[in-house]
Amino acid sequence: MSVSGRVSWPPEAPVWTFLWELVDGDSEAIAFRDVRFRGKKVLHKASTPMIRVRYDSGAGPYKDPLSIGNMQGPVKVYEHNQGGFRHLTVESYHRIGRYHLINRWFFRTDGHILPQMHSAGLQHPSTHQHHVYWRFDFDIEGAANNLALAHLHATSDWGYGPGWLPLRQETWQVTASADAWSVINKQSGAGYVINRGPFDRPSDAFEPADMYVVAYHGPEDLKGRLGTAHAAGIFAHINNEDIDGKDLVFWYIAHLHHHYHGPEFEWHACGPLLWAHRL
Ligand SMILES: [Cu+2]
Repeated sequence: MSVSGRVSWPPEAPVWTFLWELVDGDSEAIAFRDVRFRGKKVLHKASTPMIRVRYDSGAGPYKDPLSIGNMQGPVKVYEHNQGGFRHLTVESYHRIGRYHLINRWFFRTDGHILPQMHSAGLQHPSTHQHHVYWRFDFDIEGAANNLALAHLHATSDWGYGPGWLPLRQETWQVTASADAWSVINKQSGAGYVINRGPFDRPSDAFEPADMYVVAYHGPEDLKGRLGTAHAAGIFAHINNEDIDGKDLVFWYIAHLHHHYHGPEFEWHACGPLLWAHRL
């Protein structure tokens, strides 16, 4: 089973065009395909293939897939205004055990993309950490000639502005070493700057990475088959392959620390900020 829709928005003068779909079997939550901003390709696909949860009590860990099977109601696509900007929102609402999850994506008229995972409810009365994995298969102005960069706490200039270090090989990083990342087209310099979201906490031993960047290989797109409750399995795709000027995939991981302080129903949000740059 699958649900899908084609978006061209705003209708009177479209800046965003893409296909969204949610496909059962190895579900990767809502997947956005062939995403174009002002006619320029920016993403081949963006999706959320995995959420892993670790409980301090020792229950679990769990791997929570977002699928049509646990979705409540249809995928909603609607416009709203916030902070003086028009957004197109695409979201789905899921129930897993006692958990409530909202997978919500904002597409702003100026090119910003804000994916957010909201969760509420308690599966076990215990402090726990959610790790949410977003997979961004960037194709900035096409698959070729893309480059990932990390913004280091440094003033050195490697040719892309102070502190911006080109990542020439597959790698993973934590926020302690870089406070932002970027994926650009090498020729035009256009692309996205990726910042950690305001609620995204530090990584831990259960998921040490804040990001991974790997070369694109079709067979490595495992969708919901990726990883287990115990390990994300993305390290297996990192083997020092050259990614300078290649087709690459950027993984962003949000760590949501949920402190148990008695029965409650509070919504918690996490997710990165993707800022359009020269697009
Ligand atoms: Cu929680």
